Amino acid sequence: AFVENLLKHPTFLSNEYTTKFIDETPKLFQFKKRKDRGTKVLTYIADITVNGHPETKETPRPPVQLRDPKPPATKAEPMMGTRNLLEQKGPQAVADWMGQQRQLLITDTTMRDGHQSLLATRMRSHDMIKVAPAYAANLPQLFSMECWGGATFDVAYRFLQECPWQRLRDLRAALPNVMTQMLLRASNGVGYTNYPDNVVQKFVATAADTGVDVFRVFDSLNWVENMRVAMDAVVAANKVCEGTICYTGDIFDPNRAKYDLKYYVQMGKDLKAAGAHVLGLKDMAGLLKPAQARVLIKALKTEVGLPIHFHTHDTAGIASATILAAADAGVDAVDCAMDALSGNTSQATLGSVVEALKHTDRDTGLDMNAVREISDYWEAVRGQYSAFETGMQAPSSEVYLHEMPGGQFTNLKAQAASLGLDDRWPEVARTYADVNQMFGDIVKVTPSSKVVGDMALMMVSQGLSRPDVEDPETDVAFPDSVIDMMRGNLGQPPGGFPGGIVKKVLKGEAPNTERPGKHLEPVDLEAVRAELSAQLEGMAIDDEDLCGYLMYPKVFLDYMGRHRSYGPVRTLPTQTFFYGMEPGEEISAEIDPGKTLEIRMQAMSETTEDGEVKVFFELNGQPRVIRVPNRL
Ligand code: BTN
Ligand code: 3PY
Ligand code: ZN
Repeated sequence: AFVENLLKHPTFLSNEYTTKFIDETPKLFQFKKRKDRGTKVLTYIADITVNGHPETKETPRPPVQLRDPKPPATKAEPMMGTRNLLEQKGPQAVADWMGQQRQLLITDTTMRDGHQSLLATRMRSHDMIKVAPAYAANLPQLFSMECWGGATFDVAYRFLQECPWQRLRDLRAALPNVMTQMLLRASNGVGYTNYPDNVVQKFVATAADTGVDVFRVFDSLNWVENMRVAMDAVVAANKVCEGTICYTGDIFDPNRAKYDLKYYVQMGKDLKAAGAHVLGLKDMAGLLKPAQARVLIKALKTEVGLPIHFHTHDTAGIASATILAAADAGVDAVDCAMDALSGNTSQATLGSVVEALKHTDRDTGLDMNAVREISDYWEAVRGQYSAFETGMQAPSSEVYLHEMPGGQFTNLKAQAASLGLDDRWPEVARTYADVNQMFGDIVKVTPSSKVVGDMALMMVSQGLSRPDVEDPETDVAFPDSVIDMMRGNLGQPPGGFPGGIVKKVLKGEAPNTERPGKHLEPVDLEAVRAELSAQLEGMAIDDEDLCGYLMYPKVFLDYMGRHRSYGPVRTLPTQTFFYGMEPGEEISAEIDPGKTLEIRMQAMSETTEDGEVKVFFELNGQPRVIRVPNRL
């Protein structure tokens, strides 16, 4: 197919491709007649069955009884919920309502942060969409369903071969009464670097159109100045703007005085002035302790006056204690994950928080039977993703030393292992903390957390200490991400970066200390749309595809290339997607509403002389033979 030819072309691989290259290379436009979607999906299944999926090859296949878990029955028509209020009265009415009622409101994070923190973000839409009607019917009192944004956006394209926008559209349709929620990295969009203002605006408007109701907007250095473009776009779309404080340090620790109570209260006031409907308190590493939560929540409630939505992680095993303390102090909403995808680097356990508050004045009103049934479903779903389990066996108070966000912790551990540093993890953790101090004690959350992690891994693998790095006599090859951050391309932390380290990293080059977006040229969106369309055989490019390409050009084109070969594989059951099929097995895949492929795999041939395997299927009762190369 065209895009694949393009992507494999040496000019493209060396990142030098231009539209001129396409114009001058007519060979790229010669491709075979298009296959129908059924054949494409069979080709995918045959390929995975013969060659394995690159991501799960080395891991055992999950047990047969976990195949395609069944969601709980829906008990009634969906009752009115927060989404109806938003539709009828707008975002300010949602915020007012939050502040007025007494029950503790709960956001379910299972479909975003839950699997992002426990399963490397690998959960497929198929497993989410199936259970969404049960949430709508059986848990209509939920505040919101966090189900989009953060790392889920690029992982969908990159590793799951599915369109994140389609996921959002399908979930929105299945949840008519509960608000959807996304995590937005302000000017970093759902990426790792600041984008031009008009790209951020276009992304927010498109996400709002497709189905995001609540936008949790944060900046990875807590720079409110750098959050305004995204926040304004959310307000303009008439959606709930959750302007968010990232929590770091310890408000009681005199050695971390930079992030004291006064700092957070001031930031809360700044976010209110910037137009936030709700104040988000995002404790991405799970550092806020119960006693500190009491003080912080009380101060924010009384001095800022916005409803507060608290997010934390259970990395240290203490998240539910902090949530209960926050509830006592008057927090309005909190994030929890369904039991089966909770705990450790994920959120606190939803069912346990509901139980703990029963018969108190903060009773959540959620039906525990419905919670248990939905969690049973997630337990079966999680079993299918055993290839992505991190092996973290227990909570860990070490998080108070390194302060890594829940989503980064296990990831960095795996990265360290791949560099041969498995047995030196405690050193990596300590170095991560040293790098934080060397950078001036910054907020560590995507993307700033990645910069600190890159630096820490470099130092441990090269045997460099903080004094070595700071010594003007030692030559240090800094990671690109560190150079980029010191140039000011992620913005400025409170008080700026320390002059000494900036000078050393930039070798005297002057940093930009203004808002990065101020210096980024707006993108000509219609020109990019036309260029992308030309690259994809004249395919019509809608705003969603355009935004996918603007965030992640190469990842998007790779996805489109594979889509051309494999078709709508997002509709396959998860075990088929990751492990293929076995002779005699039957599955179905609804590729369009009402259009279902009934697929039965019959048998597989030996590998032929030309290195191919024939895989015999029945597709809707008709015999089909697919030949795939044996690449093993
Ligand atoms: C990825 O993980 O890169 C996306 C999945 C698609 C890769 C396809 S799956 C069939 C074929 N076999 C491979 O080893 N790669 C491709
Ligand atoms: C993300 O940005 O993906 C996060 O989860 C930050 O906590
Ligand atoms: Zn989180």
